[in-house]
Order: sequence, then C-alpha cells, then structure tokens
Amino acid sequence: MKRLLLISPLAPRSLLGADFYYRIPCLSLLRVAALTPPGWEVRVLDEKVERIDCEQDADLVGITAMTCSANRGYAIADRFRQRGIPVVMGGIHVSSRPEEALGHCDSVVIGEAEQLWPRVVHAAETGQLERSYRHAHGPPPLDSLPQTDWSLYRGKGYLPVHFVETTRGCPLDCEFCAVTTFFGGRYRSRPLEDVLAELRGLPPFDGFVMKNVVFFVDDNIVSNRAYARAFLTRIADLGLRWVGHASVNLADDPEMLKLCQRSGCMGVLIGFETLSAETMRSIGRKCRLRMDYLDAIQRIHDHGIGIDGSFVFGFDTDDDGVFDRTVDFVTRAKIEVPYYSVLTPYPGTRLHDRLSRENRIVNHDWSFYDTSHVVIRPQQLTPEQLEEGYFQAFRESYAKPSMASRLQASTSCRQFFVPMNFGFRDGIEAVCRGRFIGHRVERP
Ligand code: B12
Ligand code: SF4
Repeated sequence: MKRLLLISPLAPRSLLGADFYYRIPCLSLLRVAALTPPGWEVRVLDEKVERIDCEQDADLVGITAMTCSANRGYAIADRFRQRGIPVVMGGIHVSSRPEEALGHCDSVVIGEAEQLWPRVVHAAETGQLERSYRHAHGPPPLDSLPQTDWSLYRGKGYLPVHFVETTRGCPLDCEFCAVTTFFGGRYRSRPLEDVLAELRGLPPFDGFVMKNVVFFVDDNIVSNRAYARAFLTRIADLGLRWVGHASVNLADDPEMLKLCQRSGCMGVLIGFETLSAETMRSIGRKCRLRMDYLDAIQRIHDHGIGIDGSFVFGFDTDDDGVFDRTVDFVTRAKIEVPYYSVLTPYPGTRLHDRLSRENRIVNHDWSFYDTSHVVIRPQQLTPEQLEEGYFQAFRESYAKPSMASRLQASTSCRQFFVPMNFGFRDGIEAVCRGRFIGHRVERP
C-alpha cells in the first residue's frame, strides 16, 4: 500500500487560525482524499489542530493553500522534497500563482481536483508527474463527486460541524473576490440525490447537544432558486441544524425563508461588505443597491434565522467614519455574529490587478493576506487608521454590552450563537494582546 499525506498548512497570523473556536475541518482535502484511486493509504493532516512531522514516511504529499497559508505550505513542501518525496500543490492560491508554487513543489493542480487528481496519482506512481494539470474545457461537472469520508477526521478535535457543498461558482464577480475566476461564473449544482445521500450518511456528533450541524459552504445556498426550493423541501425531515451563505435578497422571498426555517436553518452568512451604495457600485457587485437592510434583516430574523454579517473596511470610498457607522448598524440591526475584514487584494482578483497597476500594494508577503492586516495603501485612510479602526470595530462589537444587546433580542438558536460570540470575543482579545506571532509589531 502506498502512502499519501494530504496537508493543510496553518495560516500563521490569521484570526481564524489555531484557536479552539476556529477548529473547523477542511472540506477541500476530504474531496481530494475521496478522489484518490485504490491502493493508497490516505492521511489528512491539518496544522490548525496537529503538528506536521515533515520527517514521516510518504510516497506522495498533497498540500492545499489559501493565500494566507501559502508560504507555510511552501516551507512544508520544501522539507518533503528535500527528502526526495514528490509534492503536489492545489487550491485557490496556487491555482492563481502556479509558477510561484512550482518553485516549491513538483506539480500543481490548477482548479478543481475532480477529474484531475486520479491522473496525478497514477503519474506519481510511475514517476511521471507533469508540472501542471488543468481542465481543458472549463470547470468540471459536479454530477459524480465521490462521497467524503469523515472518519479521516476522527479524533482531531474539530468543532462538531460537517461541511457539505451543493453548488460551486458565482456569477456576481465582485472586484475583490476570486470565486468567479476560480469556480466559474455560473452556478453548478450537484444532483439532489447525491447531496441527500451524503447528508444521510454523515455520522452524528455523539456527546454534543446538537448532533447534526451542517455548514453548507456554497457561496450562495439559495442562488439557484428552483434547485434550492427542491433541496430545502427534501432536507426538511433530516433533522439538520444548518448554516450557509446567502445573499440578502433572501429576505425578498417569503417562501424561501419559510423553507429555510422548516429545514433547520440556524443562520445565514451574508456578505453585506458595505453600507454604502457608492461603494457597492465601485466593487461591481451586481445586486440591488437600494435595499433597506434593517427591514431585510428583520424579515430574516422573523423566521428565527440568525445572521453572520460580514463587512469589509478599506474601500476607496471609505472615510474614517466607516467604522462607527458599521458598528452602529450592526448593533441596531442586532446581527448575531458581525465579522469584519480589511480589504485584501487576493491574487487572481480584479482588485489585485487594479491596485498593482496603481502601485498601491505595499506588502507582498502572503502570510499577511488574512484580512486582519493592511497590505495596501488605502485612499482616504492611512494604513494605521484602517488597522486601528478594524480592531476597534471588532472590540466594540464584541464588548459584553453589545453582545448582550444583539443576542438578547435574537430569536435564533442561542445554543449556537452565544458560544460563537464568546469565541470571537476571545479571538479578538488574543489578537489585540499581540498573542499571535508578530502581530501588531510587523507592519506593512
Ligand atoms: C468554508 C470556507 C472557510 C472556512 C473553512 C476553511 C477551510 N479550511 O476549509 C473558514 C470559515 C474557517 C474560512 C476561513 C477563512 N477564509 Co474561507 N472560505 C470558505 C469557502 C466559503 C468554502 C471553502 C470550501 O470548502 N470550498 C469547497 C472545496 C471543495 O473547494 P476548494 O477548497 O477550492 O477545493 C477544491 C480545489 O481548490 C482543489 N484543491 C484544494 N486544495 C487542494 C489540494 C490538492 C493537493 C489538490 C490536488 C487540489 C486541491 O480541489 C478541491 C476539490 O475540487 C471559500 C469560498 C469558496 N467558494 O471556496 C472561502 C475562501 C476559501 N476563504 C477565503 C478567505 C479569505 C478566508 C479567510 C482569510 C477569511 C477571513 N476573513 O479571515 C479565513 C482564513 C482561514 C485560515 N486558513 O486561517 C477566500 C480565499 C481567498 C484566497 N485567495 O486565499 C475564499 C475563496 C473566499 C473568497 N470569497 O474569496 N473559510
Ligand atoms: S464576494 Fe460573494 S457574491 Fe461576490 S463574487 Fe465572491 S462569492 Fe460571489
């Protein structure tokens, strides 16, 4: 039996790094594991929850990487290659920077692993790895994804949540996001029966109050309305408690809201990004600009669905009042879990291209690209103002009075949102105390 190690490197400075509350499993490597041909013993190692021993035996190593974990991934790749073990890298970062990755690994998978990974493994078996593999005709169909094997994660101490996907792709193509380039500009859906089979096969989390929590990782779980209606109707009797990304337009669809509620939706993650219509236009998001967010949020809350609302600071249109305006809105709207990010120019995005042209990217060390560090020169703020404002917004939103005010009124699942708030509060405090390596000392 040959040995395959699949590795997820730690993003060393990320707020969502190794802390307890962020012990979240990685679906990408379960997908790659499921595609591996017979004859291989597969182990998945996640540096967020365990030490990576680069001296261990392996016949092939596969490493995934987001931008903020890419440098760490390269360091691990170097160590295995020094011992003559072939290394293949994949994921969203190396797909946009294959030449960079090839300085550290033998081969790069550009795009989704489906249809490519079995070829890579066979080539590795005969010592004939090519430098890169990519889909010749666009992203692959999702009609025969092999089932994920969650037993690969047994005993790793992850939070009790399973990750499942129903669609990939997004047509909205926001300036700062790489999803449209990476997964394609149209929603591709998995066959309903496949997703249902996967959900029915998930092992329950014994010993936890909520035994059946699922995070749908789709970029918008209600994107394809017809599919979402059928899907939510079918999962209603599975007894799930689920969260997933949705657009705020969900509030306009009473039938969909009811279906979400009946199927066990505890909360939706909504990327509001900004409260300014001008900013919305500038990032090129094709959606309604004049929606009354407070009213929309109320309608979602009325269905017992909580909101994880995400906001980005540092757009060209942001002035120094943006932080207070956003925190104030979050408190008034009683958003259960506010999440703030510093605008970050990820490679492969239009934002990265524009800011490069404007010579405004001031830090090229990927380990800072975790949305908690300023790596650009903002237009109306200094980098220091942006960083301070970002942390201050987090601290204010996770101060106990704000948490109490946001959560007391909430009709959504408290068992889920209250611990999550304390998790974020601890994480923010830890970062602000400078507990994370080099944080607050190294500046772009
Ligand atoms: C779920 C999720 C999370 C989860 C879990 C992350 C995890 N470890 O899996 C949480 C909430 C923790 C998270 C956190 C963050 N996330 Co996130 N997240 C996602 C999301 C919504 C889904 C990821 C997913 O599971 N996709 C489904 C799987 C199957 O797809 P995949 O990961 O791309 O894997 C496929 C291919 O890439 C390839 N592949 C991947 N790895 C490998 C390895 C090998 C060897 C091979 C051959 C192939 C291969 O094959 C896989 C199967 O086809 C994506 C958006 C998206 N649509 O992907 C953002 C996304 C990945 N996140 C992103 C970001 C920025 C972050 C944060 C920095 C956010 C923040 N503000 O803090 C943090 C960083 C976390 C950290 N590492 O410390 C960005 C990444 C951009 C970039 N260039 O790095 C994305 C793309 C969102 C976006 N709109 O831009 N995230
Ligand atoms: S930010 Fe969200 S809506 Fe915009 S392109 Fe990315 S996934 Fe789509």
